[in-house]
Amino acid sequence: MLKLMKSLEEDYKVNIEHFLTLYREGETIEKMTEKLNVSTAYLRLISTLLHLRLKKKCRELDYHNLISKLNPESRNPKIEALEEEINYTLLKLVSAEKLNGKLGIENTILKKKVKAIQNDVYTVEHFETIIEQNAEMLSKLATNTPINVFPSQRTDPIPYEGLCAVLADLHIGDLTVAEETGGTGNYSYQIASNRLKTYAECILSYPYQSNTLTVFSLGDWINGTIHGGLNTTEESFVESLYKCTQILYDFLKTLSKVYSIIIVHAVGGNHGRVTENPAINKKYADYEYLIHKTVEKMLEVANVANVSIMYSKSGYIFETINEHKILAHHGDMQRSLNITNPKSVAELQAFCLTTFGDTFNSTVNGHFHNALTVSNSYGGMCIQAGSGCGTNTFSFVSGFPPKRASQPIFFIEESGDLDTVSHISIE
Ligand SMILES: [Mn+2]
Repeated sequence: MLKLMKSLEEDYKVNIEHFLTLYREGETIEKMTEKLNVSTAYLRLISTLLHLRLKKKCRELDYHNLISKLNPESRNPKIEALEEEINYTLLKLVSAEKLNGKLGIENTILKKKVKAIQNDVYTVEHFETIIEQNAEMLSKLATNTPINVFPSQRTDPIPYEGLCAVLADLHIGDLTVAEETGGTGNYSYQIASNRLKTYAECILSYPYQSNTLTVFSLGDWINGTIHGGLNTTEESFVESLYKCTQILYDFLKTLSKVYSIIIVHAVGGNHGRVTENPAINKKYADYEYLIHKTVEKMLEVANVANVSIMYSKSGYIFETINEHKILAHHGDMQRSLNITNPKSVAELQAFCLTTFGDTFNSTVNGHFHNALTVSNSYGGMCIQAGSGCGTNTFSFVSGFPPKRASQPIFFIEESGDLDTVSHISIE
């Protein structure tokens, strides 16, 4: 305490004796700041450091406590040393403010700066920097587990584009055991990996083929951290992220050997976000962005040049294939979306027109986990994907009817007609 008082005197030019006199006399804070020529904030800091409350009724007691602390007989060297360390740190922190006495204002600015830095940590650029810096490490992750490539049933000449696959609601990390779901659900990393291999095989053996494969990656790749930890996560969240990148990489790497071009249009789902609220300032704190960017880098280091991943930061994709216009999105950002209700689809069409300046023929979304295709009045289909997990503990305890894991495959003819949609069971 003595050292502190000395430091306040010498380094911070505060007349401690004068301060203590004014304090004990019950002088008002305003008068004290005036007479000592310090800011209110700084006066409060000095009082706090010396354990002196500024309320008038406390002053006599606190003053005597301070004096008795200064008495050599009552001093505890260990506590004093600790106190000094804390005080010294505090003083160092405010050393800039002592010059202008605007501690309060500076504090607000500092808080804003800290907040900005915190937000910055979650920005897309930050993710990108990390991925770029770890490219070498990522190359080691690129293992490429073999998948059986079925003999192609394609007949030449095949069209340039038209074949579309969907990856939606895989919920990697979700752990569901059969006995918890009455035998209707079963899911783990290994099962997810196997199902994606099955799906890749189904794409390769689909009766309608094109040189380009368009993949709509529609979110909820990861089970995530939302819903208050209600969902069971296998091993850890970080492990789940790692599995997501490996499964997506293996899927694309295998298919890249067969298709001339693979275009992946991706958006995030609600489970990839760090909170359940999509309208937050950290909306790009989306782990699904991280997954896709990581896989993009893994493919790059593995010299896979015919796959391009395009991640839409708006959460919506508007893509034209053989003149057929498609709006793709996760599905949770549209209020009460119901593709079986023409009014709901009309609302989505109005949204599409105002957002993209054009209307869709077909829509593709995930989120609801129910494999569904409804023809619409815009010359196409509204396709809702099934999930990769099927019935899980969450859907079972919530009373949702059991659902098998499935993913859609669809084909757009060169004429622009979308007539073929198959919800492929991948269980
Ligand atoms: Mn979802």
